[in-house]
Amino acid sequence: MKSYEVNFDGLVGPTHNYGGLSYGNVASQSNSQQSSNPKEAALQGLAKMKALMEMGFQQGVLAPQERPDVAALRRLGFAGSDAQVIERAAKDAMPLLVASCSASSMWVANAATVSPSADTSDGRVHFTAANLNCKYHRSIEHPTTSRVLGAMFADQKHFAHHAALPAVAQFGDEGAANHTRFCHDYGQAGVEFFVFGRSAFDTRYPAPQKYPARQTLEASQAVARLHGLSDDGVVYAQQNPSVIDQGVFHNDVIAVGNGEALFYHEDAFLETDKMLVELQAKLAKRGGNFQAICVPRSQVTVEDAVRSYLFNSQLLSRADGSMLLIVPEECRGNERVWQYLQGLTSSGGLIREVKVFDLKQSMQNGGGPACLRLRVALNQTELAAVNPGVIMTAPLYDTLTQWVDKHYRDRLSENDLADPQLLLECRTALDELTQILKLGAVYPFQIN
Ligand code: SUG
Repeated sequence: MKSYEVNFDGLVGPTHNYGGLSYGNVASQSNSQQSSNPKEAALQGLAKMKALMEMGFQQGVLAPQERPDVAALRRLGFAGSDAQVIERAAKDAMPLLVASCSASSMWVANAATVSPSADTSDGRVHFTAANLNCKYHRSIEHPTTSRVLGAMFADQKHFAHHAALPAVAQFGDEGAANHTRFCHDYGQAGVEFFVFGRSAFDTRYPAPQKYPARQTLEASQAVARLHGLSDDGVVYAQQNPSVIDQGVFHNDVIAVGNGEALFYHEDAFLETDKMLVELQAKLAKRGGNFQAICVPRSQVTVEDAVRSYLFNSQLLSRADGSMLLIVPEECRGNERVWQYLQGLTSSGGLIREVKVFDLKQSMQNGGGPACLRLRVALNQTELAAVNPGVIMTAPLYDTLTQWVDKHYRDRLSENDLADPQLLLECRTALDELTQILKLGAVYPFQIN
């Protein structure tokens, strides 16, 4: 049976703004307080989805969340009508209002970890929503993420959903941003590669000195257990703490894998050679021929990687067996990175083509092409069981661009977040969106 990697891209929400909320994420911090353009952000994301669909890839869409998150503000003690809750938060605790307005759920690589049915003990596709416990503004995403994923992948015969891990730092889990799967074919058993930043309980593992390591080994191990993965189909590796301290807050800022290939920076991991040997051996047992494509620091520095998001690219398999790399415009703007990419595609290796996308609105918050998508490998039967409302088509693209044009503002600054009208605009837009995507009631304002 034919199998596919389906990319579900996060639709940017109407409150997209630069809140400076992510310590350790260089772009988020350096663009703090700038005004944003939510309409442009959403249209840039939709343009990428449309382009991939037109290239023949399976493409889906993942809905944004209700923001401002009034229910989250109520949990922090703000009371009264919804408008009063926002007004009081703006007056007494602006950082909390800003956090409750973040459109950060757009980076759906952090929504969940997904294991395809060929890898799991019960033969179903498993999802574990990420607790995103390291940052308050992201830690409030997972309940709605779980409802949205449940509405997209509802058929329990094929799909199993796990609640986010316990919401404590020891189980910090950032989802698929620290998870990659290698396989010979999407439908065959593969090797799931979990990358962690630190261990919560084992002091033998080093930790970064400056910025937080968001993902723990214990969280990755718990996800592997929940999904019923076998030991010979899993490899754990530690991210180099020194790159975390240089702004690599997720592994997908310094490495990307697909099929049998891992494209990574020389400084990305600790004990790289041991890790490569294990990946090669485990993939070989599953019929795969592992290929490591290492980018040397002499050609691209970690700083270049963080600025350009070279590794936050989408590595896609083409029909002829070669691969295509989807990179952000910032890669073209960096001379060394662009030169490296020219050499890579002309060398006759696996990666033959690079396509560039303008995702500046998201990039300014540290989210590139790979952050914006959640990969779900599905066989034909499973794909047919997905809620058809979320699969991208030309008519859906048209409907969604019209919906964005109708509901989104083209400028948003911190002061605008206190406008109670913004909440009404968002709820009106999202109510309509749940009908467009046929999701049913998934938002707190629709349920309570
Ligand atoms: O968690 N930025 C996100 C970016 C996530 C990128 N995802 C992956 N690498 N997979 C984060 O740091 C910034 C929000 C703000 O500052 O307004 C933010 O949340």
